Amino acid sequence: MNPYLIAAVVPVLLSLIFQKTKGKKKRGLPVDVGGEPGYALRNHRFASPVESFWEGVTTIAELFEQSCKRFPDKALLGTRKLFSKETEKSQDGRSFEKLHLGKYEWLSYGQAFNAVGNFASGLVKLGHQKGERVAIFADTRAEWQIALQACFRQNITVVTIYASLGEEALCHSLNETEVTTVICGQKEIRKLSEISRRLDTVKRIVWINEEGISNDVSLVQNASPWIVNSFAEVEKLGKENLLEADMPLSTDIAVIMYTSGSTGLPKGVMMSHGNVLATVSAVMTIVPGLGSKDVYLAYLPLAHILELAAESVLIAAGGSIGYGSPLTLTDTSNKIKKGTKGDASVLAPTLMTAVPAILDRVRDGVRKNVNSKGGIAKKLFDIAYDRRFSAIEGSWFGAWGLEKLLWDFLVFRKVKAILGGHIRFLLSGGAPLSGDTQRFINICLGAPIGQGYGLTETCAGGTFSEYDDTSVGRVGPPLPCSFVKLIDWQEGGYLITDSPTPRGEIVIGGPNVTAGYFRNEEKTKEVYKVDERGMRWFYTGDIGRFHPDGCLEIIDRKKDIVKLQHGEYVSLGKVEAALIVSPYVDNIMLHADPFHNYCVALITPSHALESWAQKKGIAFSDFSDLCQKEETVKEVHASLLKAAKEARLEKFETPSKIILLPETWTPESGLVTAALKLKREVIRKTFATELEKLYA
Ligand SMILES: *[C@@H]1O[C@H](CO)[C@@H](O)[C@H](O)[C@H]1NC(C)=O
Ligand SMILES: *[C@@H]1O[C@H](CO)[C@@H](O)[C@H](O)[C@H]1NC(C)=O
Ligand SMILES: CC(=O)N[C@H]1CO[C@H](CO)[C@@H](O)[C@@H]1O
Repeated sequence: MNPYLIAAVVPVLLSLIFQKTKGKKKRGLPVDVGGEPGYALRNHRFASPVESFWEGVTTIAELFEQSCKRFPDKALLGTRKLFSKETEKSQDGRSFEKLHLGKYEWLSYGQAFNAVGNFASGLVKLGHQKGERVAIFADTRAEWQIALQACFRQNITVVTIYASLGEEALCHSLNETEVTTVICGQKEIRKLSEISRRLDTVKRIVWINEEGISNDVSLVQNASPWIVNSFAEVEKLGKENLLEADMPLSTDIAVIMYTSGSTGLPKGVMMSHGNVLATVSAVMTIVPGLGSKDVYLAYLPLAHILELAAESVLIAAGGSIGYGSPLTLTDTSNKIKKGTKGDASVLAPTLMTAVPAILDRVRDGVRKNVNSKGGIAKKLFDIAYDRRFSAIEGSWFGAWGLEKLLWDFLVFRKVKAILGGHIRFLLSGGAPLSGDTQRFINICLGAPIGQGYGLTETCAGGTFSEYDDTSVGRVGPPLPCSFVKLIDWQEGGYLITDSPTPRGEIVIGGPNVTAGYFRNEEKTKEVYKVDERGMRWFYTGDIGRFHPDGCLEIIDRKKDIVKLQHGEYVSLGKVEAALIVSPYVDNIMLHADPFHNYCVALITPSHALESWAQKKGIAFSDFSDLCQKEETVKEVHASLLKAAKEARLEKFETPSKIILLPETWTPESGLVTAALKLKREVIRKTFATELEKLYA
């Protein structure tokens, strides 16, 4: 037989077989559960929820000890050496801090175990009493993890607070939990000393020694009512006065995590060791080949359950964690000194977590770069992209085998290098990732993106997409530790009897579901329920639908649905997700209320508008000036209408009027949460006059 014929026919046959099995795999299976009637699924591989992956391990403290004994010489915590800190002036005279950072310096599991034991003993020696709580209020870094594990070994509950949280929220969470010891970074000390009079219960501050900062500490040391010690001092004190560990039980509360709610004061979610362990165990079963060869780049806030769970998983697997920050992530990041390397290039991680907003930025950066190069480079990129796209879609007319290697070498290698070149799995969570971005990153990095869905209240448990699932826009089947149930939401018109797929409010049950909100019985009762079989369920307020293969898709949010004057319902989140695909939109908040029969939108435009204006020959002095021009608003509005049409939105769902706001919304400005979700109430208040104008 003609070898060429075989070469041509075999791939086609293979792909036909591949197509046949693709999409047929059942990843979630129906399960009989108690509680409110609904449609419930479980993970296809586990009949009952997983509680611990390891024989005899029931707490995070035991899990840490187990890994330290198994991998004593393996690198665990890595921190970059700081060479220098410089201030650079930009053309418009603003100054920026730039860092020159060196290689990673590592603590092995054995060394980390000693540091944890020392610090734990030091805390107790300092006077921290049994039953009192410790708060950690600092950026993500190695000492954060050491302090956390130290507290666990002494059965101390840790209160976590976002470093970017406002003053009110900070006071509230420290006071409510009666924290006596606060572990913080040097820049957080000043924030604390400003509110010291309102912190009745705080007695001790432990500050984390940072290179290159020195000023504020002595100031606080003299002026505050607290006992102030450095991290290194506490470690030393502990080393000289070593104590036995006082290990917690699985049901003891490990962490009280304050979540920045979209309204009002933050609520403290109480997580037991068992809760966290269930999530960690479940994720262990999902990332393929997770092990001691893995290197993880840590830069998201550890006060967020996504990061806390991810680092716990890495420790459980014996991997290495290198610490970085969002502002030093890549070679072109804001704080990286020109000509020096970003965290990803130096670390070359194999695993990373990311929130969608960061992946959107990577995508836009790559697109912009490719477009600005133009010519052959752009053509090559487009061809490579299309070929890979077809391959992932399961078409035999796509780039496989040698051709894939060729395109990887010619085109994608450079994109991969942005994140260090070795990424094999990306985990995205915190908010829904757009299908477009997921596909783009997936193709360019050649690595699967696992999308998870979970909440602080379920200890990040919920669903997680499997590595061989190449579809987009879905968040996967239930995690092995969770049951996921849909229940009718009559008012919103989502029913489990809907065709072609059941739809409804998402309710999550299992050992991962947390005990509730700290000292907030009323709110706890509202959203947590225990069924007649003793299983806890959390009512998420999110609306989802199950695909036939058992994967969940988030389609709406109960709270974000507004009834217009004439009675039509507008789902703000759904419309925003449809309109944000416009190339001119960086962020968008749709506003609708029962007093009008149309909606309006506040938009922070992307800087793509500048190139559009230049092309059109429109003169403008700066971005803010450009945003005010009538032609600009028209152009952006037209692009929204186009996106609305493509998403088949109704006319009443499409904003009739828009306003462009030149400043980006960041967690620091308080307009979005640390996970970059819109804080609708705050945005509405901040831009009240703009909204009034839109309705004038
Ligand atoms: C751990 O601490 C909590 C709170 O102080 C306490 O209720 C619990 O009994 C302790 N656990 C053990 C095993 O001592
Ligand atoms: C601190 O919390 C206590 C209850 O734990 C409350 O009575 C008090 O008013 C709170 N103080 C502040 C400043 O919030
Ligand atoms: C704390 C908690 O919610 N525990 C529950 C975990 O799930 C099991 C069933 O798998 C229940 O029996 C526990 O009560």
